[in-house]
Amino acid sequence: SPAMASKTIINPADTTVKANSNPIITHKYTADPAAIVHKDKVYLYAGHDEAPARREGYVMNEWLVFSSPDMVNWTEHAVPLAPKDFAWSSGDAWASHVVERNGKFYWYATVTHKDIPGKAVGVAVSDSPTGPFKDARGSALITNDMTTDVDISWDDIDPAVFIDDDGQAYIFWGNTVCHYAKLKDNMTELDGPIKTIKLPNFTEAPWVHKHKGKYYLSYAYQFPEKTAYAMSRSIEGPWEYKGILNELAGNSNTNHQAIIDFKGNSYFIYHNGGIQPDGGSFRRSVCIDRLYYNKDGSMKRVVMTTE
Ligand code: FUB
Repeated sequence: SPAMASKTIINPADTTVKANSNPIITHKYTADPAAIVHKDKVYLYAGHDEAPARREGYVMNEWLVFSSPDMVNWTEHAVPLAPKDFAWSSGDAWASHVVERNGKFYWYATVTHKDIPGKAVGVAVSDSPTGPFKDARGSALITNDMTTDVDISWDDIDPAVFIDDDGQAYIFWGNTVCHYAKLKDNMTELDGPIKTIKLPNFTEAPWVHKHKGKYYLSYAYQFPEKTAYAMSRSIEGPWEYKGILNELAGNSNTNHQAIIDFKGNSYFIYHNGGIQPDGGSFRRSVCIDRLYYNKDGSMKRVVMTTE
């Protein structure tokens, strides 16, 4: 059957795993979630944490994609993208983000550049949310030498793309300093200058979304990382800091959030190091909890649930 074309998870008799509790994926370590809604399904993208137990340091050689019609039953699809699909990269499947535009799916992904020292952001494209994805440029979209305000090799990471109601696309990214730039309609070239947003204790992992006419920029705050957010009336700011959205999530020094609306509910998707006995900062697991807004548009602090 067509459903069997997808790779089986956990129970070989099914193509799906049921997840009524966190973490939602337990047969693999998954980190840095991004998600989109397409044709009544959620597509969840994550990096695959493959570091051996008790070993410090990221081992991330591919990204994964899961889909769900109901946020409970998750189907894992064949590996859609890996750093080796970017010929100019030497590896490291760090945080990424997928967006849909005009029937195509664009995947913005952090990897290590093999010639320009440091991390870089590439973009891959597919006709399907589950891939396969192909390098859309043949070169990096963002490289470590394009911003010089932070002297670390991983300051140009963690892309998040937002398409406003007027069709203009923006890419946000960064570690220590949050940057953004317009994207051209082709989604594969920056358009205009790279700008900076001042946010208290910005570490990394920006995510921009719009809800009832207001703009939200959430991000990883301090280190170890909580999630904080700011709000604005315009995508160009000014951004007003609104405080902590999610506290430290158990057993992981990083966090990385995605925020979506699906079938009438809002969801906060993140990771923790919650799988025992070996989960931790380099063996993380994607979790999902409900997100609620206050009447004034601010977001209520997330209540993290585990089994
Ligand atoms: O997973 C590798 C890096 O750790 C990501 O790019 C950051 O957001 C942090 O989660």
